[in-house]
Amino acid sequence: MQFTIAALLVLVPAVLGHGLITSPPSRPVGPAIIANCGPKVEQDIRLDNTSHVEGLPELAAKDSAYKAAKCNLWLCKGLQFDDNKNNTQTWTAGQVVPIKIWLRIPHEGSANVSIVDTKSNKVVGSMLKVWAKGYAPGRKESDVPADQKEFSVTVPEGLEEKCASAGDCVLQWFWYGTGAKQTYESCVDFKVAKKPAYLAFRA
Ligand SMILES: [Cu+2]
Repeated sequence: MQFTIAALLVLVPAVLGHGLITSPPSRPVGPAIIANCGPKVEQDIRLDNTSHVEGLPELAAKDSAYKAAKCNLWLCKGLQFDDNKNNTQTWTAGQVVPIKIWLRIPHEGSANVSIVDTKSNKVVGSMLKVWAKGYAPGRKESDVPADQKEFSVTVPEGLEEKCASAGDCVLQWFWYGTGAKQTYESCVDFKVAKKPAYLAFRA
């Protein structure tokens, strides 16, 4: 019996968990997600920060501390800007930003990287990266092609007003495993600064 329990404890971390952005730093748990999404959602993410979104709505529904609008569960898994504001990135249009994904367990499907307006929950402009299919194939992290785990995106032109303040926009990595029917989301906080005038003039 004891052996069985020990074996299960060893297995659990390998069964759970899937992926997140490790660089630049993505939204972690903190006091703001507890306040807005409730302690049940926070605990689920804290125990496995790479896990999928499905399952969280059910936990949230059972938690009287859950505030649907403020939590915004389907954006960034409800992870909050206030818990990541010290990691705000400052970018300028045209800047190439390297992204690293920790893809702990693959589930083949589609994925994209986009900028989302956090007030309207709408993607701003075109996707920065799209894998229509064939994202994260295989059974273990090393089966996944390197360019699906490390790639770069270019900061689009024209975001200097919409994304002037950190928290107004996020860079979101979104992955859906078709067979597993699981969604993964991870968000980087940033603001877009105006280019120095002499650079803008030369461009
Ligand atoms: Cu899975």
